[in-house]
Amino acid sequence: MNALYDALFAPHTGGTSPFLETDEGAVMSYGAFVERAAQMAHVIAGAGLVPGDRLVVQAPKTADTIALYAGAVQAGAVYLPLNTAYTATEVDYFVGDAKPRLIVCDPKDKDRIAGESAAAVMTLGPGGSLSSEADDKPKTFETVKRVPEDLAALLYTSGTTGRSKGAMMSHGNLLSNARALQTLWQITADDRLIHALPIFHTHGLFVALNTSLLAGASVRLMAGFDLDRLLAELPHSTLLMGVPTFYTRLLADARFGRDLTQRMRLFISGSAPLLAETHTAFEEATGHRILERYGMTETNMITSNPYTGDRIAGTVGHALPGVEVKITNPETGTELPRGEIGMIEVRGANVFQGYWKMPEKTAEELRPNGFFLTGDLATMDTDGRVTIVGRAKDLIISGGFNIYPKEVEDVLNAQPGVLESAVFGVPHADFGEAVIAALVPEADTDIDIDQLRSSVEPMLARFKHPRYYKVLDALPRNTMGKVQKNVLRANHRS
Ligand code: MCA
Ligand code: AMP
Repeated sequence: MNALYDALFAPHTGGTSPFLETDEGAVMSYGAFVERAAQMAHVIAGAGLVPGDRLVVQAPKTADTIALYAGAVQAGAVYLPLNTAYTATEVDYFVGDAKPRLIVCDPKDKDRIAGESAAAVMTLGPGGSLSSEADDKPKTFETVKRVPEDLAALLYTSGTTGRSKGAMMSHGNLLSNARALQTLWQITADDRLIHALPIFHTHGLFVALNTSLLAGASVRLMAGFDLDRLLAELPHSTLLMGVPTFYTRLLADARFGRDLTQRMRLFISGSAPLLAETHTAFEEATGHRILERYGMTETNMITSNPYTGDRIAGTVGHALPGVEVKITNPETGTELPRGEIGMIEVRGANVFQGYWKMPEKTAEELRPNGFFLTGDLATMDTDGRVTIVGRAKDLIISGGFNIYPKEVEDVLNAQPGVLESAVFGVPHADFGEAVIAALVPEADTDIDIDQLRSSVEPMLARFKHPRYYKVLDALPRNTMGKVQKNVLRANHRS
């Protein structure tokens, strides 16, 4: 058996129905996809990967990259996708920590990465070698055995410590969640999903693709978010999964409305809070109530609004079937009465296996009884419906991408002339939140912001860059000496 392969890919062997439709108009059938995955599995095994070895992938969003994911599953490798926006400094950290046996990257990065790591390096994307190498391989591959407890993926998620942690996802974690979501959202082979999310995070890779694969749905694969293309595809599609920015951008476009969304069956939002006003405006414009769900990299999806039943604006719905959710006192861990604000804790087959090579971090966030501490604050009503009210963790979510202030602060604090810094989020119309940095200079020093920008920006992915810098004499602190980010947020909202 290979838990994930047997459920997601094997049933499509020889299938003639369309799976991936690209921007160029190419359509890859399910059967052709399974064959391409086998060719990728041959390349992976040929590079010397044995079950459990990590495969790092920083590659554009193409049908071949998705076939590489499927090939990794079939070959028993652990798939480790990276945001294409990550800089060399960031990629080097992941490679150093995960110690992959194979790295697939953009041709322009090959020499640098090969110089940093003992791993084999192959390239995907324009001018890359991996696709042509795969062309020569057989179209079937003897699937490597993997039980549900074996790892299928390692997804890095930043942390409050500033150091990214690899969340170990097993075959069983991914499969149980895909099954729960496909059933709940009633995804079938009649669906056509508009896929405009990146494929290096849980949302675009697992939530969108694994559910489509289980159902045999067709997927309109957009290389990136493109509003014009999205508008053009709506009349021919049934399903959209997006971050709230997708919905605010659609609503802001004069061409968007009821006539384009007649055939659409379901709009799903997640990864960041969807404002109740966006939910309401969307219903007014289209007659559709967006279905909001909530999840985390470490846990896959945790709660969802119902498919049939009330989708209530500002709430994230009920625990998924097979998933236990409770609201606890963050200090004591005791479960709180319904209606009180506390920490969301979650347990189930969806919850990860721990952080890669970080047993202490795992122990801090995963209780011995199996409950995972999300760091999200919420209430639960008497019917079990969850409403997120805030975060106990210092995190900014911009356009669905997470930015951990500590990581940016560490980079800023290391700059000459900077005594200390505080990074925080303020409301942003397009991205939900925008990154702001407050800097305190060392005594008798002036900080040259332009110079500072040019030194820090090459180290951090573009979406983590502070959009605005404010130089202060001192950071606001409480009596315990803790920086009051709420005060900074209130003072610098505009
Ligand atoms: C792009 N930029 C951003 C972001 N995206 N800056 C801040 N936050 C962002 N999210 C930068 C670009 O580099 C560019 O920089 C400028 O902003 C404008 O880019 P634009 O063309 O408007 O961006 P885009 O290409 O249209 O992308 C916006 C986006 C994208 C479509 C919202 O960020 C996106 O796909 N977000 C989805 C993220 C996601 O999948 N999250 C799921 C994580 P310059 O100034 O140089 O021009 S998984 C997760 O969270 C859990 C498990 C869950 O529950 O799902
Ligand atoms: P990540 O670390 O990228 O997996 O991001 C997970 C975090 O995104 C969660 O802990 C939440 O803070 C946030 N999140 C995901 N979905 C939602 C949602 N529907 N509403 C509010 N926050 C969300």
